[in-house]
Amino acid sequence: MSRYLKIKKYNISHSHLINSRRPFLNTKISFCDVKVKNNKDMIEKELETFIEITKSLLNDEVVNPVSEVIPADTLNTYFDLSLGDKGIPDNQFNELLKDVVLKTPKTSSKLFFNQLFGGRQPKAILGELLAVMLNNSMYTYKVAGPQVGIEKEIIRKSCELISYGDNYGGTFAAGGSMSNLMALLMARDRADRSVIAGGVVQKMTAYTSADSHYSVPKNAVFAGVGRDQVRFIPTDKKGLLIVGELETAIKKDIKNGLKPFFINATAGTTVLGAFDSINPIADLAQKYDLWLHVDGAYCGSVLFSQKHKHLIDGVNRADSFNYNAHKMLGVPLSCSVLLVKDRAHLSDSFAKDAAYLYQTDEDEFNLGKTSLQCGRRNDALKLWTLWKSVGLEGLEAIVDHQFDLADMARDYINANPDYTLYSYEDSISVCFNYKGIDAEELCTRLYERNKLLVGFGSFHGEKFVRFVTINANNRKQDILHFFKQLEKEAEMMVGSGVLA
Ligand code: ABU
Repeated sequence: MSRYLKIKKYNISHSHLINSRRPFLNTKISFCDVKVKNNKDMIEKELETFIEITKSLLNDEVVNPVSEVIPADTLNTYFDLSLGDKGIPDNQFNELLKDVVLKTPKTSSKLFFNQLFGGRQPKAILGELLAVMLNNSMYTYKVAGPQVGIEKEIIRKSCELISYGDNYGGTFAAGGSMSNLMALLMARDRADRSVIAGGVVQKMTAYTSADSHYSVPKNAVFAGVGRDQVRFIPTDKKGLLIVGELETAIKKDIKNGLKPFFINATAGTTVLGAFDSINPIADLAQKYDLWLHVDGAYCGSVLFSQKHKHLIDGVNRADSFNYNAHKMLGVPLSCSVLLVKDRAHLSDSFAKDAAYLYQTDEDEFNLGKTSLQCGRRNDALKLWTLWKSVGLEGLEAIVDHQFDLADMARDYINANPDYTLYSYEDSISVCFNYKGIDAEELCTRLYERNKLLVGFGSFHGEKFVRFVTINANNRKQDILHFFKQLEKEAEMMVGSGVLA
């Protein structure tokens, strides 16, 4: 196709192109120039497609809050997901895309309780969409500009809320597991500076509760510490790490010539949503000179609530702390904030010069010097747009509402003798069984029959339904609706004799 035809197709006059390129008179106009000029129109068109599909999704969520389950082995019979040498026309493409979107599990609907996130905060979505359009990488001020200021302000204000003092620092990681990894690496390097150049030589030991997140042993492998050097400390009946057992384990390792270096406390355990008592753990960290990290990925956002902040009392004594705004705050995935009491540890473990990258500005503004990744997406803007628009009071209301919903759920359970409750107050995980029905069978049936999505968990040998009230868009009637749906299915199981 000639250049002339291409230009005509995109409705741009030849003379316009020539005029717009006057300063570069000797440069030839290529097909590329035309495409680049037209990119703006193309983006605008796709944004219209985006709005159209999004509206369909929002409408569909109301009438079909649970997408039809597609058995994994039949996926290819539902859609043509194959990639070929040739593209497909836009009308077919849009139809296919909409179909895939509408059949994808609806994690923001009122009937999604399966994981530790849910709902949507509109102002956070606005920030996320703009971050996509801006497409900055957060490593340097040169390419991220004001977005660096936005990330730094979130870190500053979060650290202020947990009284971290003047040397505070922080970063955003790709998720809670990565925040925990960064904490573990800083702890390792603090305990033995020679590791940075020479690698791990001496056997080092880490401590975490038996009910903490699985990323702790997983990260121990990446850190060169090794999974077998993680001590899983038993928990009490409420799921809290037993501090006496922790000290016994530390002493035993010291006696055996090992080098304890890291304690992980949890603010919101994955199953029960329990909060370890930070102060007595911090006493031990201080006594044995160990790094204390508080993994608040699930419920660390209580830092925004006057009413519930007491659950992380003592967090100011921890060397590091993280919270996932994509969990309690309803910010789109992922948004994990890692805070450190002394920012020097971040640069000690993560700073590395790269002449081709760091060419302007101070290290303080070149955030790649304190992050795990090199290229790093902008996860800060979506939290900032939410926080800026609703203020601290708004974030507090989001957090408090989830605890109110959990109280309602527990009241419902406690008032009904067919239920057994396994979790405790001060938690947004409500764990229960109904009429002694196997939780796995019940949750799987609810999923396979497109009724609702909820998961099961276990603690101290008991298996149960784990219902999380993390979707702050839900109201009391949504919680009651959950129980009614579950009871209806459970009664059908009892009636049809499908129970094992
Ligand atoms: N860190 C994500 C935990 C997932 C879950 O238990 O639902």
